[in-house]
Amino acid sequence: MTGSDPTVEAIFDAVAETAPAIRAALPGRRVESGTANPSGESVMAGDLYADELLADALTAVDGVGSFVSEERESAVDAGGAVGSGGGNGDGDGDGNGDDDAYAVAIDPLDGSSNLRSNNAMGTVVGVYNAPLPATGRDLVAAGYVLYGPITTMIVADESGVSEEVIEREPGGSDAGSVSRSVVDDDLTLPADPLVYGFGGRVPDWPDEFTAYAREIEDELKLRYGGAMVGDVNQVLTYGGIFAYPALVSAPAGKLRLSFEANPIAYIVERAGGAASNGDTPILDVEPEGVHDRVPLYVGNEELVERLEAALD
Ligand code: FBP
Ligand code: AFP
Repeated sequence: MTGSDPTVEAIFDAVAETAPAIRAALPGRRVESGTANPSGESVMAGDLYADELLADALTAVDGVGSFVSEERESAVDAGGAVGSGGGNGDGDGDGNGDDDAYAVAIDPLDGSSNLRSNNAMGTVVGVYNAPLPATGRDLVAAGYVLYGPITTMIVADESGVSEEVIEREPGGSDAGSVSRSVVDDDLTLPADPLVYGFGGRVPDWPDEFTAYAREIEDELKLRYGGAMVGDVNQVLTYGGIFAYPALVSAPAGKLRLSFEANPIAYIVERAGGAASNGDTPILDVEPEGVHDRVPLYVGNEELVERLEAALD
């Protein structure tokens, strides 16, 4: 489910249609590929495969002007001018803004280090109405696929947040045989938070964050799986807070603003929650480059506000 924008709908159709193929390809791709991404991290064979499949599927969507990936140095030009109008990228030059296309930013396999231990991971998608780097306020939609026991897809746009189950039709083998079934068309954060999950090593946490974490440990239950999409899905389901904080050794944290933090912040804000880098809403953070990192604190508003006060 999304609102009325046909380009956004086609983008999430394309993401859903790749999901069963990505999932089916993972058993043979649990090893490192031997290459590093622009952030200097080792890339798994599964990351590369998912990136290629998503690049092919998304650059073929009418209205996608560029494809940008955590695993690629630069954007792939998909043929439309990315700008402020949004629309069909038809290039008819009629001056009404509908020549403008979207930039789609992807983390092809978020949490892919979980491949070795066979735990949850997913694909994160941001649909920007501006060339990257852009702020999260330029997002018109965002979502993620979660490869758990069930393949689900969260989709958020201005109309709200939904959860879908993605399945290949029995006997089907091509992209056209994939179904999207909405199981929740109004996903909102529960008012009474239950869970938390914080990344990084405790000795590497700044003292102010450690003090906040000690309070939260007394109030909520730890649920941490090592893949942001899985851990954020726990927060969306039960309420709570997820953080990959600023570290003493890495003040900008680990997660990438364009590919991870902005799409997740957009989703959680639309679900009634909040997301911060410690003092500023994530969606307002001005990027310097496409591969910028940012600390991410995301969940129920009251917990994020307390975190900001603790870090002040
Ligand atoms: P990748 O996109 O390279 O998988 O990195 C992101 C991530 O896996 C997040 O999903 C997760 O929250 C975090 O890194 C886990 O990091 P760590 O292994 O340091 O706990
Ligand atoms: P189930 O067998 O009822 O699923 O419980 C086992 C388990 O889910 C286990 O896999 C987890 O480590 C643990 O429970 C989580 O427990 P909390 O719900 O208390 O976090």
